[in-house]
Amino acid sequence: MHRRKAFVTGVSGQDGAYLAQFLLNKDYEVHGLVRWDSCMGKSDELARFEALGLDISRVHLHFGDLIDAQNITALIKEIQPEEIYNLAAMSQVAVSFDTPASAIEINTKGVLAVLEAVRLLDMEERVRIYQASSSEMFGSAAAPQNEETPMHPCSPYGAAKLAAYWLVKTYRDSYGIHASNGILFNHESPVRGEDFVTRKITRAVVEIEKGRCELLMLGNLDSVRDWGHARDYVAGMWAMLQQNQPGDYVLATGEAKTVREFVTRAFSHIGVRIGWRGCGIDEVGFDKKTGRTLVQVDPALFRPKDVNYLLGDASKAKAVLGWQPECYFDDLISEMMNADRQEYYNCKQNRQEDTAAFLWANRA
Ligand code: GDR
Repeated sequence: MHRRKAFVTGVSGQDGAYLAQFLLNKDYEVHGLVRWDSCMGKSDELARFEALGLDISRVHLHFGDLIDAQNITALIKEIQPEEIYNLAAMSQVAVSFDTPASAIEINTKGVLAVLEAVRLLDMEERVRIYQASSSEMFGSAAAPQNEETPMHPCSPYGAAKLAAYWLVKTYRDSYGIHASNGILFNHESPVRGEDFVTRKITRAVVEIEKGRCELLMLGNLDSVRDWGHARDYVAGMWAMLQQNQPGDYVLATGEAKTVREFVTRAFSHIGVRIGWRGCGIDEVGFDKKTGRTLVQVDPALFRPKDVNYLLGDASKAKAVLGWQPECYFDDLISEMMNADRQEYYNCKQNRQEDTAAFLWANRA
């Protein structure tokens, strides 16, 4: 029986790992693009597969780079996928202010390489493309945001993603390519990178609980985001490519929460009730029982310009794709906190085993 083939760029990232798992469960042959440095040394990003219980040997890995158009064309020609999921990106919004040219290079020209490859290989009729667009494209637009909301990005990242979004629409309209934009609001999980605020918080709360860290330092506490679970969102990506017609879809939970609320909830998971006092850069979060300061603001963590209020309206995805999230704010934080506590425990076990091995090796 013919197994459908999917090619996933950025397969070593959070969404890539969840999507690979999702597609393998549907018996796809999954091919993934990885940069050579994604699986080297200690920061082995492919560890995400392991964390999700995914056997890495089931994914066909191809070393390459999205910004190398010839490389991408050659890979698509070799793999002959029916579905392409373009998830590879420079995904840290804050970093894009320091490296704006890289943001354009990867986040805009990357999807162009995929679209052009499909066109030049005459694969327009045979392949469907998913583009990882982002709620950051809405920027300062009034909430709630949906597919009809005018976009006003506030960062090089957002601008680069918006250009990519328009390239997808242009190739769809000009060449009839089945290419869809998933306009995804923030989506998190236990395998989220620690450079994003949610995982930074859950990790720090566990470290504070275990006495290995004194303070959690954050930037903009007032920022409002619509946080869902990556596991739910990859199902939405797939659903977009199963439609007869391509389209653009917002995926979101419809719940707006501040960074401050995320912190409060994460601490409550370990039984600490957080109070807040002061404002702006002088605001602190403290343990209501002991009075101890646990959270402070570091002005260095503010962005030159931030997107202050993102709240998605995913009615179209619900109506057309039948998609809706299963995991919301409280459950998301509980899952991330439980996983970080477990990981801390596992590391501690490893440390103890290392010590035991050291003592054994050096016994008198
Ligand atoms: P975001 O995610 O920029 O929304 O983009 P991030 O978690 O980095 O920031 C969310 C909000 O939290 C504020 N914040 C901090 N952020 C970080 N990273 N570190 C801090 O210490 C901190 N303190 C406060 C930020 O200012 C911001 O307002 C994510 C990425 O996954 C994108 O790639 C994706 O496109 C969008 O979500 C949807």
